[in-house]
Amino acid sequence: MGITILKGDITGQRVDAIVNAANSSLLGGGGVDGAIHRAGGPAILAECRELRASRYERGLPTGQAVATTAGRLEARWVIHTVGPVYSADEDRSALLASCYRESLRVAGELGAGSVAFPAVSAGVYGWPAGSAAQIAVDAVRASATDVDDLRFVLFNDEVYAAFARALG
Ligand code: AR6
Repeated sequence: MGITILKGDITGQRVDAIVNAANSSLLGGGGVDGAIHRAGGPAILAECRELRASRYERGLPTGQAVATTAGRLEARWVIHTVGPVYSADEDRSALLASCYRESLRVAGELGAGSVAFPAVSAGVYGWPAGSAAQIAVDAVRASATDVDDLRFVLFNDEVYAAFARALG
């Protein structure tokens, strides 16, 4: 598996699957979630609503992942995952690692060969960039996956630099 880091907007990536840093409601929000729904159009939200009604009446649990159409995006699928809110008192890193592992598991089920990840939890959910990057890199390296093109698409300099350090 090749791991690359890029700076920019994940919604423009030409990959099989784009991962969304969603929330449990699956009904949209700000940050990368808002950007993906805006760029992909209403088909994504429509499928999220169906998932809420069928499989996730109480919301998608933190650390899990589920796929929908990517609507008008170049990608074929959006894989929605719910990162943990950062806590200084409680170690939630296993849940953050689970987001990456579960997203790659779903990508494998779909047969996706290329996947783009944002820095899950590193925005609104408050995770410090250095720690978020290390957990992300360790988790994908530890995953048994058939994905051969894995990209981290980072939106700002600080997070990009943190991923560059974590990759070594
Ligand atoms: N492309 C790539 N990365 C982006 C983009 C983009 N277009 N936009 C923002 N980022 P966040 P979270 C970066 O807040 O912390 C939402 O409201 C951003 O700079 O999007 O997991 C959801 O609905 C940061 O580095 O996700 C949830 O309620 C990273 O993406 C909540 O925020 C993640 O920031 C999830 O919070």
